[in-house]
Amino acid sequence: MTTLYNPLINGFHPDPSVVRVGEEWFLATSTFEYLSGIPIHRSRDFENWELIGHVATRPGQLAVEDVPTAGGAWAPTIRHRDGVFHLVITDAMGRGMLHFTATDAAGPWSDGDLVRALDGSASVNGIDPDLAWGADGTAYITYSGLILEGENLGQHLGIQQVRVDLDEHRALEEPRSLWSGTGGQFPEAPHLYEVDGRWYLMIAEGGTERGHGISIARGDSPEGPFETAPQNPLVSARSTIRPIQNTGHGDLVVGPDGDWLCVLLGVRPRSMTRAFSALGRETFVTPVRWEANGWPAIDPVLLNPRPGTRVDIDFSAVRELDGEWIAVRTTPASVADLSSRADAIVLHGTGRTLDDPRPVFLGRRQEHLTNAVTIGIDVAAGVGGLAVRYDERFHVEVEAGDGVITARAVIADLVQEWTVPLTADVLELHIDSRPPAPSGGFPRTSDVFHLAASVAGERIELAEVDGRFLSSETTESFTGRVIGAYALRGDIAVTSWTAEGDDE
Ligand code: 6LW
Repeated sequence: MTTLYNPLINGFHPDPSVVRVGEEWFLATSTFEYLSGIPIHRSRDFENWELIGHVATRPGQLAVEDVPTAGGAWAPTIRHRDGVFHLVITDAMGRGMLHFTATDAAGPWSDGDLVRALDGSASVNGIDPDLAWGADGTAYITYSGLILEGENLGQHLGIQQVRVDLDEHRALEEPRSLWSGTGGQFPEAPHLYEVDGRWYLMIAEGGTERGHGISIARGDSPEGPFETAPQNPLVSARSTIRPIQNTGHGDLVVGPDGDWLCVLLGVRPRSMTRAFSALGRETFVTPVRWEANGWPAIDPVLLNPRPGTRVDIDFSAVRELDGEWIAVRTTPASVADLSSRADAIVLHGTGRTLDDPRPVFLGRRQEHLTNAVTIGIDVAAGVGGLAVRYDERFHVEVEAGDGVITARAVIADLVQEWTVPLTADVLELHIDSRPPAPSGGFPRTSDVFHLAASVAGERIELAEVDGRFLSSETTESFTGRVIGAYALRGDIAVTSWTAEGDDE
């Protein structure tokens, strides 16, 4: 029996899509303004998942250099046909709707072709593309008709579909409207499946917050008409006390035991009213049962966290970046200088701060609700530090250089700093996320940041900051927490990285 861990993939990994190829499963998620973009995780048992590569590793595949915050890689669909992996996605506020291919899911992936509308002028105007092939080989892109460009920006046309020529990358018809759910806001994340001769159209609706859910309809053709299931929504945690909320945006697949599974996004909100999700949207999984009436039933998503993890990186021994490192609107390789020093990664400051859309920042997702990150840093030649980032308006950091250690919280337009004198160039910086002390018997926030530094082995506690300010609800962000080293001015050298956490 497969153990279904939940989260299936911890930390900022929303909008999962999964495909089975033989005895392997490949899963893709959204990355917005970060690169490398669109991670591909592989599993051979559905329990252990390994990051094997990314779709977007090169400049130009996504237009993330210039996307506004919240833009970039939104909601992939990954599929496999005749030995080729296909991935369709929206580069929101960037290039538009894109189609990537690869023969090896680890990469390299193609440059990404724009899926043009029938008149060829621009890409199909919508988000969350799905790719499916009819029995006669016709390729269909089914998508959410949220208009992201032009004078009708923000308008929602429901679930739409076009037949496409995947060689020419062009729609073969004007968009047709399909079934758009049961009336919840933002019908989106459509996926089409042929099961026992019937076509199922599964979608998310209700918005990606607490109202989120999954609904389904079926018909005899991939073009519909579709009849709604009697028991919609199939999944929603709304108005429940379940620890995993916002469940929706799912994809179906046959798992290792031959049973169907649904991978989907969710959050783990904490606090008295379960209001704040520190890590953002993560990937979860839940069993699917096909009922005698030919409709699927999807189980509620149950919490089953993996054991805690510890990551130790000594940059005098490790001379390359593993795939977990990400950067903002640029590649990690362009941020990290591995050649200037044999014992460290050097980050070259540009004067741009973390308030800038293009900070000199190299980070990894925060994967655990209770978490402690320590970096070894040498600031003899510059100013920089360790930060938790949601975006340029919401970040918390410990910084060293120019004779001072500064803890700082930037919460929208509010900034607070705590400083102590810096007495050494080589030190450790720490950011811990810990559960809050209960107040009146209830936790009053998601978690608390403890910002600290250690000089000559002596730990200096600088500040505690309420974690709710860096939650997906406060930041209204599609991403999640990313923790990393950054340089402001001059050169800073990062000698080690330790991250330890669990989800008890
Ligand atoms: C995704 C869409 C959504 O494309 O958020 O709110 C977008 N819903 O399904 C980004 O994850």
